[in-house]
Amino acid sequence: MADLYVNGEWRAPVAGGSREIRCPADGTLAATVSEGTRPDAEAAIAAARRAFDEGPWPRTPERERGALLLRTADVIERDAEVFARAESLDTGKRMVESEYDLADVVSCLRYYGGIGGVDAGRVIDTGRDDAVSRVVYEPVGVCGLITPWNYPLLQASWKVAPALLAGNTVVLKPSELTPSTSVLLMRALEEAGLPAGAANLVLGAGPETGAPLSEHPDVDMVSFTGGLATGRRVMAAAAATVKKVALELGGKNPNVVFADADLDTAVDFALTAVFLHSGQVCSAGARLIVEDSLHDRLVDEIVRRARRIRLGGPFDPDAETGPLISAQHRDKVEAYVAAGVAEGAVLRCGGERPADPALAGGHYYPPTVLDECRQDMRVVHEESFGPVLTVERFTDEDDAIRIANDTEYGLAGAVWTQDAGRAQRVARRLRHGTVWINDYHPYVPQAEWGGFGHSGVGRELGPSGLNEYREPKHIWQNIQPRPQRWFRG
Ligand code: TXE
Repeated sequence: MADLYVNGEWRAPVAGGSREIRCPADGTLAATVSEGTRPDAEAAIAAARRAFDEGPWPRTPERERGALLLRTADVIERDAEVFARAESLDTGKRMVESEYDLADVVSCLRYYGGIGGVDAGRVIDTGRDDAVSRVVYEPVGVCGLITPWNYPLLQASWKVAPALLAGNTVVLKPSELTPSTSVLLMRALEEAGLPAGAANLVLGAGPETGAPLSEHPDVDMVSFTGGLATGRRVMAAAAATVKKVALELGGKNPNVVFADADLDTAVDFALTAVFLHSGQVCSAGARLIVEDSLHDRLVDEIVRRARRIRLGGPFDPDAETGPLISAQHRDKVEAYVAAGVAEGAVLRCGGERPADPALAGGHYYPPTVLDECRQDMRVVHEESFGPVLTVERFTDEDDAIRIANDTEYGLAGAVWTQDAGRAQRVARRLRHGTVWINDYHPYVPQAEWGGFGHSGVGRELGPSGLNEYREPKHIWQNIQPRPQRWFRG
């Protein structure tokens, strides 16, 4: 087993460990991969450090770095089927969803590849004829990139592409639950011609192989996507060596529906908002906030349709959504639902593991709707990260905004109304990093992604995503140096 990629070589872990990856849909063996430990992470950091300090990558023109990302996108597109299969086996998600993710991975690489060399900084008018001055961008240095299990390759591409374009060297640490496509990504970068040490891969548990990326003095920046508790730990560890930190820590996202919204469309999108990938989406619309007068009709219809959503594995053509990532995660989701009911929520559908014997081998949990919820319930304000919709009512615009913003998170949200003025007013007042009007979930790599509040620090995607990985540097040159005689001496 030699899946660690360090200094341009495929290596076995120092301690020789391995890990079996089991498909969450049925428990079959998806892959057996290397299980690294701290010394492996340290070796990867050392390789990245050397490649940054001595290697060609930081000094390669940005346009060429971009061209390498474009070639990598071509390799991934060529092998899309292999990538999609590996992603589906690790995550349990349907093949069609993995294929959509792959298309998004390719567009992310092409977006950053395409802007390589476009922004050469800026020239400043010094107002003098004896000096010139400009601001250029420098890479931050060695970047530790830690990714989660819900969109393994997509999250990796959001970090790897801008980090490499900016001239950094990186160590990628994917979730131990879903490592396969990160291994394939390294192979694609290798095939595209990335110099040794510019991108390194360690696999293993978070405290063993992730923690060194936030602690080690040779790492200049850590970019993390995952849960709030781990994010706080990463940020605290990074403080000791004053690393740059970028965090995306999920959300508890409001989906606000006014009574004048088109009912059919609002129902349809409310289902996708929360039940896509069984709710394991950082921007999932898990809080339905509905105008009182529409409540009954909207919720009845959502419940009717939610009951019909068919669960199944990656290769089941009739499946509409898949399992949760692990038994442990399903226990957590179940506990949130139980807590909601104990606190007074009305269970309208779901809430019990499916009885179908065909699903018994997987970590399935059905689409669940909890009605008559209040903001003080745990299931309303904490991220369950499962297929669980909570419903709250509002009376007017101010009330809707108050409820929607009453969260420590602030990643995304939506507003549904046919009143164009109200749509814009509400969108401006929602304290969330992305707001959809009469839509849910679409994003483009050109626009920033990230959150207000505890949803994170910094942005991914878009030009700001690139800026996370580079430092502006002001270069001033006196072009007529001569004695200044400030002091007569
Ligand atoms: O995530 P962790 P978990 C949320 C969701 C979920 C919860 C916990 O609510 O139920 O997080 O999920 C690595 N130092 N999200 O436990 O621990 C770990 O190996 C450095 C939201 O799976 O955050 C993995 O690579 N790294 C989220 C990554 O951190 C450490 C997506 C994420 O794992 C580490 C996923 C440590 N001490 C879950 N400990 C989103 N924002 O979309 C673990 N890791």
